[in-house]
Amino acid sequence: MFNIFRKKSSIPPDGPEQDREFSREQPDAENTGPEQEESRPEEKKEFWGISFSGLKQVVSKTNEFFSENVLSLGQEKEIIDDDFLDDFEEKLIRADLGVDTAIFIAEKLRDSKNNLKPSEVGTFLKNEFRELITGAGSNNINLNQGGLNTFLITGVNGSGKTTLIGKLAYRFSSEGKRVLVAAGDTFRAAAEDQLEIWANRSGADIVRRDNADPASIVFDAIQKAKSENYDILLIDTAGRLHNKFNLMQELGKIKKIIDREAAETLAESILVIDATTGQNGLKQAEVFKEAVDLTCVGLTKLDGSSKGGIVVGIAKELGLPVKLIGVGEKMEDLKDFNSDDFVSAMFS
Ligand SMILES: Nc1nc2c(ncn2[C@@H]2O[C@H](COP(=O)(O)OP(=O)(O)O)[C@@H](O)[C@H]2O)c(=O)[nH]1
Ligand SMILES: [Mg+2]
Repeated sequence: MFNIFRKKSSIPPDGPEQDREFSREQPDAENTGPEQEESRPEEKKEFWGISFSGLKQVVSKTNEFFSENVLSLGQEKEIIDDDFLDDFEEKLIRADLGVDTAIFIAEKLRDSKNNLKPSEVGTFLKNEFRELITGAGSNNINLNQGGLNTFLITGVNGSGKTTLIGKLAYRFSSEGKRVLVAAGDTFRAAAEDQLEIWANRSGADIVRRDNADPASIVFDAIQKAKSENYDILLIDTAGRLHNKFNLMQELGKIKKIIDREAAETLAESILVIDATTGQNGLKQAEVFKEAVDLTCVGLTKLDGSSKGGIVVGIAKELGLPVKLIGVGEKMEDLKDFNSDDFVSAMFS
């Protein structure tokens, strides 16, 4: 009887304590569960990193595409001749590297074809990809430890901006930082509601004024973030307006406000690209490049995409490093990008 009582009484203190821990680590408690446990890689080094086996899983379709369509050439042919080079170039274009990038790499292979066997093309590609990706700059998110860090998020409609902001808010909140989000997409119906849901889940605060001028919302958010000592300000923007001119104008106004009011706090200007759009994503980037100064790319929906080769095109054609990858729709499905691991996972 006494033992039973002791056993029973030892449960409650642990229970709520665990729940508290859990909800602090995982603000989106409702969305967590066995399903998330499964998707979480076992040997990862840190929460926002991704294990090699996890990354391999994410890029498995890209990996499959390369081995079936590009690397297979090495097995089919005896020598690297003009036919081989034509096929090689065409397959790289089909792999969504971006046309210029595909041509550039094929030309490099042409230059070194006398020293290479077809079976060595995989190693050649791996080295080229690594060189191009690292050439675009560091893959680490820029963060100033003391003071405000502003992140401007742009990209076409549906690319995953709001989701990326929600995941970033969760990430920074769980690191103990105070996070404010600005609902700068007033064009799309319910965009502000969607952002508010993400903010609530992650414990971030929001500045929203539906139907107001996005630049004035950004202005208010900057003032609030500064006067109330927030660590992080995440600015959401519209990805589509009535026409390209309007979109450029709106983004230009937001950029002006940031330049005037918070230039020194701008940590990253992130272009969000949907990995499933492949080369179209590169074309869409031009508008945003013109309208705001971009510092890096957040590549979303990499899970399930066979177009992961776009990372190379982003580096070569946009000159931007990928710093974050979206690997699913849940809060923790935003990972740091590591170029070495990524290229290895694409080819192993
Ligand atoms: N599978 C997957 N879906 C994503 C990812 N990021 C965003 N999405 C989904 O893409 C859709 C559009 O995202 P949203 O953030 O609203 O795009 P926005 O219009 O740019 O703000 C939503 O259904 C998201 O759940 C990702 O990394 N993986
Ligand atoms: Mg949105």
